[in-house]
Amino acid sequence: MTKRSMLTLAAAAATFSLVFCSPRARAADKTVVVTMTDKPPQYHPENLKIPVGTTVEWQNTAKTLHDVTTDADSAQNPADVKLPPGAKPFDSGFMAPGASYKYTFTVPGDYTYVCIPHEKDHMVGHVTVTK
Ligand SMILES: [Cu+2]
Repeated sequence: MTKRSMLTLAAAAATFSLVFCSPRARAADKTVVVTMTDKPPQYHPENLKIPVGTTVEWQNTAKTLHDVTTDADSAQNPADVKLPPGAKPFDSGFMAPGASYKYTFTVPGDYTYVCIPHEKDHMVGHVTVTK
């Protein structure tokens, strides 16, 4: 084997491991589902720990409107929501029964979101995004 073909092989192996073996690449196509219920108004699960790049899909499986927001301007109590530094707020808007909303977490850290119609009923969810 020539020195050149050895180098080509090494480069191909490095590309393969970068594309197929990095945790970020694997997390990128992963989706985690959180459902929303009425009695009591809750997210299931309430607490998630996911790698950066993961998409969360909230599904309103209940019979009334629900919502997902980290926007302090929309929350009744701005202290009920939390974002890591550098992350932008997201808001699903009101979700009718059967509706779903997806958000991909690209900034690591701790997130706390609320359902605006049920914030007073403590419909609160937490997401920890790891690097
Ligand atoms: Cu709700």
